[in-house]
Amino acid sequence: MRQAALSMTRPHERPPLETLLARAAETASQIGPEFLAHAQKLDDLRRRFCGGRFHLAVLGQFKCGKSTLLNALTGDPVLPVGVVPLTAAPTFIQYGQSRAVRVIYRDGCPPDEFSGTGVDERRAWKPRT
Ligand SMILES: Nc1nc2c(ncn2[C@@H]2O[C@H](COP(=O)(O)OP(=O)(O)OP(=O)(O)O)[C@@H](O)[C@H]2O)c(=O)[nH]1
Ligand SMILES: [Mg+2]
Repeated sequence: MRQAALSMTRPHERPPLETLLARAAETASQIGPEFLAHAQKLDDLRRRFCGGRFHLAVLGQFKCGKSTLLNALTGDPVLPVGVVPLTAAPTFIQYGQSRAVRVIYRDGCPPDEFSGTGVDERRAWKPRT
């Protein structure tokens, strides 16, 4: 019934997507315990939507030019480029107020951070191994 009511409304009269996702998560959590995982996924989706970000994944074989392409798109040589394998770990680029590099370790060790601004300085920096 609610679905029929929604489809009858004009787009500008519909509740925002954030509200719809919150309602869907709440409804799923009330149906029964077997739907709690779905409720959680819907809530995760709502939080990601509210974050106002999207992820663009760039995947490809070794040395096919991924970093060169991303440096061209960002207009800043943030990623190392070369003929030997370089960007071997999953690397995320996101906007920040200032330039910084953060290395996150899988074993739970505290992250290493570097906040120098120069390209040469940044390239010379070595995280703890
Ligand atoms: N001729 C040519 N060379 C390119 C092009 N794009 C990248 N290269 C060169 O190809 C080499 C590899 O480029 P990268 O951007 O480091 O490749 P990658 O896919 O990021 O490599 P990994 O992260 O190590 O897997 C570098 O020497 C680049 O200068 C292109 O369009 N044409
Ligand atoms: Mg690379």
